[in-house]
Amino acid sequence: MRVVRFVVALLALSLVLSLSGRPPRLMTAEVGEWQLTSSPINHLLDNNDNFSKDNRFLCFDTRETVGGGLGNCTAIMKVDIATSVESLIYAPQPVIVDPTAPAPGMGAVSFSPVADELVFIHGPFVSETPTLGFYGTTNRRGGVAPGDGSGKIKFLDVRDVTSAVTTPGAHRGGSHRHEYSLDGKRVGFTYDDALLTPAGYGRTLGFMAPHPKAPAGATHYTVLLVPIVPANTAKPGELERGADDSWIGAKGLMRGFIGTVKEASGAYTSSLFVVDIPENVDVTTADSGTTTRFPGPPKGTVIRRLTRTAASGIVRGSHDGAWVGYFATADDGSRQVFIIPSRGSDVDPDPAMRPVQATFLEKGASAGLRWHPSGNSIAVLSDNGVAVTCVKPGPLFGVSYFLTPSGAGNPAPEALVWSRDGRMLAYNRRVPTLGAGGTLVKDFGGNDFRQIFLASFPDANDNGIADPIEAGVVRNAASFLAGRVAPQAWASFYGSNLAKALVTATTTPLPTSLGGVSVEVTCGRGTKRPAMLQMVSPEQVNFLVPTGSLGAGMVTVTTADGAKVSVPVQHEAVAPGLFSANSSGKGVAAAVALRIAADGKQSSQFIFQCAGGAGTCTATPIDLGAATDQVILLLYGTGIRGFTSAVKVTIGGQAAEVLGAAAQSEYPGLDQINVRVPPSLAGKGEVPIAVTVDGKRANTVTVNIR
Ligand SMILES: [Ca+2]
Repeated sequence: MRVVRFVVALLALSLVLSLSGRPPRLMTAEVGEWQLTSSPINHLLDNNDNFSKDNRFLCFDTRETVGGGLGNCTAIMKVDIATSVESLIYAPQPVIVDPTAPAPGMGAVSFSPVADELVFIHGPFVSETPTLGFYGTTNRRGGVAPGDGSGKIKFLDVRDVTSAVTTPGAHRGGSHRHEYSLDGKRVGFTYDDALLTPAGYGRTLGFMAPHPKAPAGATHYTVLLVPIVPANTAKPGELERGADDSWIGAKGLMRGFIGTVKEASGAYTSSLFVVDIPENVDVTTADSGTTTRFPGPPKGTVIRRLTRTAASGIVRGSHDGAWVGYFATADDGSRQVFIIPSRGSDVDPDPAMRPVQATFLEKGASAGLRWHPSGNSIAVLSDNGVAVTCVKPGPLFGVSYFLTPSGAGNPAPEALVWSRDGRMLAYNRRVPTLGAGGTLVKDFGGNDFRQIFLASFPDANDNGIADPIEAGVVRNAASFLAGRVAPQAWASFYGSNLAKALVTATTTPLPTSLGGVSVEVTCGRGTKRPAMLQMVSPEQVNFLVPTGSLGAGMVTVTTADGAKVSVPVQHEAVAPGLFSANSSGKGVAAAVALRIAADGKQSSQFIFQCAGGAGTCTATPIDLGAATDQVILLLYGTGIRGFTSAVKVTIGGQAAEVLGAAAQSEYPGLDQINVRVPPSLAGKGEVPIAVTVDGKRANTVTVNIR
């Protein structure tokens, strides 16, 4: 059959295509972490920039040690990474520890990237409480203390809630999550207004910079960046909230955030925005507000909306400012990291400017997104572990590697932060902690204390990509998902210096050695089996996963030079992938439409046409014909035949009757699904085909229905 020859050709063809944006999954390998702190206090990193500029210390706040929340945090501390010795940075006296009226309250501490000083939330001193009140989200400022523990304090911002017109450069609420730009010149912050929060105004964001006109008592001039309106009053396009913000790039010229915006439909969406702040912005043009007028941004700042769909944060920018990462829902319903050019938009006519899914983690990406300084990797929390994902365009894009133990049994990690040189990551886990008497002790909330853990980034060649990922990656040959394969399914090994040249097998049965290259697959029980080969090349080898492989195993390639390269792989009963016409794992399916007329007459057509070489295939719209006609789609894939319960298909969101799913008889490893196209799809144009095999989702391909 012609289509079989075409699909087989796709296996070899995938070699010449760009792999950027292909959806892979994860690798597993040996992992390691170590616990840095163990004292019976809380050590919160809290998604801040906790490494000192020389990477010698990590700073933390101690909230929930002696009382509840930030208001009852009484000490800012640091720990020496080499010695584990913890020391005090700042502990004001006196303090009021009280569930509802604490002072001063502190937390969320970051080291400066350029000086030995730290910034953190600071509420009113006890002596100030008669006039300023107690700690609260609308009653706090940015305190700065030197790293030597001398206990000195100065303030970035001042708070003015007493005059009707707010002092220029001051604010009238609470600043928090203070974040230095990487050059140390600007400090971003999230903001809650004291005067107008009761009138329905929510959270927004701003920044501070040193300025000759900084108000008395402050080192910096404070402005807000994102105008908001009170809850339930927005007109379409207006924002009611901005938060989960962070700098994009090193110089504080872009701040990404999640904005809650009113749509024309009347609904609200929380999606990704960036505010541009010119380098020469005149902060004195900002409106500091009055008792009845919310503050406004300085002239020259511009807010851009990057996504129309839902996004969440904390959003994070690459250090060079080129990319923004955020969390959103993937096709399979899981929460994953997406990245988008910082100048891009999901409605940009240029596909290169639109978002792409960056992680394909089986248990999703929960939180803690941070960029490696190189921009080639991101780190994120997943499945109670810490994963790093290559985001450099190319064959390794989207491949993840767990640096730490993960899975059920591990206390959930929190608050990832890279060291400034990108050589290690710090994070919190709550773990059992012993007190002075050797007995188990708990924090104020009755939970295990948060301790600081470290994991090193394995990158001996210093290119910002985890070395185990660079050894090679095994992908489903149809879907390109990485790391998961099924018996009797086609897979591709991507590496370097594998074969001397491209050689395609011409014998039947297929050989186990081709061009001097062989592949051995080790299954979970340790059994080693040779794999049949379809094609070898310097950077890619296509092989058939041997029958009987199950569990966590390995794929070992013996290269034409005699070197052995091993990559971990998870063998599963099914690992469904659908071939696409362009051999890219997406776009129009490599499928045939079979039409059966009422009189039994059959005709068939490809649902795609290819103008030229690789990557040029486009959809051929299919006609569903008369109401009495049936149209059956013949889909081709791999990793499907081992199903035990069900193959389910939806086309354009509508359930489609599966007439059969089985091994295709003409070519090893090739599976076929026959599915009836619902007549109600007539006229729908391009629609997605979603296939689920024993609950596992295949890559989404498309069909165009006239
Ligand atoms: Ca590397």
